[in-house]
Amino acid sequence: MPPIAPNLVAAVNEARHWQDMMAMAELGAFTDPDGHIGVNRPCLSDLDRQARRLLLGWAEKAGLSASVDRLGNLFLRHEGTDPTLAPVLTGSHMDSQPNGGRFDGIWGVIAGFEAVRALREAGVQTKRPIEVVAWTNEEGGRYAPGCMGSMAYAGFAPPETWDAITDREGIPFGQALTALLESESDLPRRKLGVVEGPAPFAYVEAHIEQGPMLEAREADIGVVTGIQGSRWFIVDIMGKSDHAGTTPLAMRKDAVQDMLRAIQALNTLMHDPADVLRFTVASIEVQPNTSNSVAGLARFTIDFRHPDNAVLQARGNAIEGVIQAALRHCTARVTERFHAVPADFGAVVPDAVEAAAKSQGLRHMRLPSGAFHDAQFLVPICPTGMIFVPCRAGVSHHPSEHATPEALAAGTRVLAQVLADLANR
Ligand code: HGY
Ligand code: MN
Ligand code: MN
Ligand code: MN
Repeated sequence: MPPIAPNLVAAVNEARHWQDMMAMAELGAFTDPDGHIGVNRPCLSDLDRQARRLLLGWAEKAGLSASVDRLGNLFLRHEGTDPTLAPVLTGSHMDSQPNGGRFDGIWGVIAGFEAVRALREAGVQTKRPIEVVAWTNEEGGRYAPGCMGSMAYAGFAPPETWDAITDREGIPFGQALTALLESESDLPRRKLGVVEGPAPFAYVEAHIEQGPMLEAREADIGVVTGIQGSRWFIVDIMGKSDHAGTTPLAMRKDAVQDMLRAIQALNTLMHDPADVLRFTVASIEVQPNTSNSVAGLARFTIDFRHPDNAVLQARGNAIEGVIQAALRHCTARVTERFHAVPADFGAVVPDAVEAAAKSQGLRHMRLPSGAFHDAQFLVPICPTGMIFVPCRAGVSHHPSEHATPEALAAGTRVLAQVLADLANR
């Protein structure tokens, strides 16, 4: 790890950084019944556009050049002394969960921006360009799957496959994306990642941990070693809607009753005494959704995660059969909507993160990520890693999600040093 450039760490401005974070948190802010301030900033929404415009204004003032690719991934570029070299990439996502917190995703983008600004203010020269990226639709809340921007950038999926996916209002992804790109027609358009251009030199993502480990172990910095695998399924149980008072049980095709049987059977499939496996059913829709009509349709989502790919594949591949076997009177359609294999960050970036934390005298520990991130899809195309900072009680995807100005500044100082290190390799 090269010595810390003089005053680089000091150039990270904690007050300015927190101010920027709070300005972003205004966009989609709401107060929940307990008084916590949350954020609801869906991807490709007006709020998302406002957040991007706010960032673009700051970036222009800081002397960074902006560009956008056809998936809406937004890039802010700090030129290197050799602009022909592959850039070091940093960033995260600006979209939030519907009942989200103020830090998930957006901090990684603002941390990248503050780190680059500090490098420029400290006069640190970098051979390689550095680009700060805001990936499109990481959460997958408005449109499933998640990580659309980073998946398309890394060549995992032809973006056209998602155009027809609609949100709850029936707006197709392709239409929402076109509207966003039209609103940013003043920005230069750039090629789509490795699909149409060269790979970046490395990728580093800063993110709140979204778990309790760092706080419990009183660590300032998480040196992330990898990310567990995730699979998403949408299950439609199709029965027949009928009168709740007149239809005998033997004649019913009750979609809710069969959904409950299917979920019970899945709980058995996913039972894990070691408590490593994560199986979640959290979104349920019923039609016609009235108390006195037997449900004709029940739709539920499955979010299934595991760090071991063999388990992720075996248990995930068994889901459809277990559901079909559990049904009494209905039929089922099971569609996989997201599949991210476990990612191992290897040595290059984690070692650089650890060296930077050490050289700044910060308490640090290595840990895997339970949450998925855009970084998962960069692993096959370049050295990749993440920097975690603690969040209060490990809570995330909830308005009470919180990180302190000091914690964020410490993470950004490590990021700045890692970027300076990698961009001079
Ligand atoms: O769901 C996740 O793991 C991420 O926070 N979107
Ligand atoms: Mn609350
Ligand atoms: Mn996130
Ligand atoms: Mn999230």
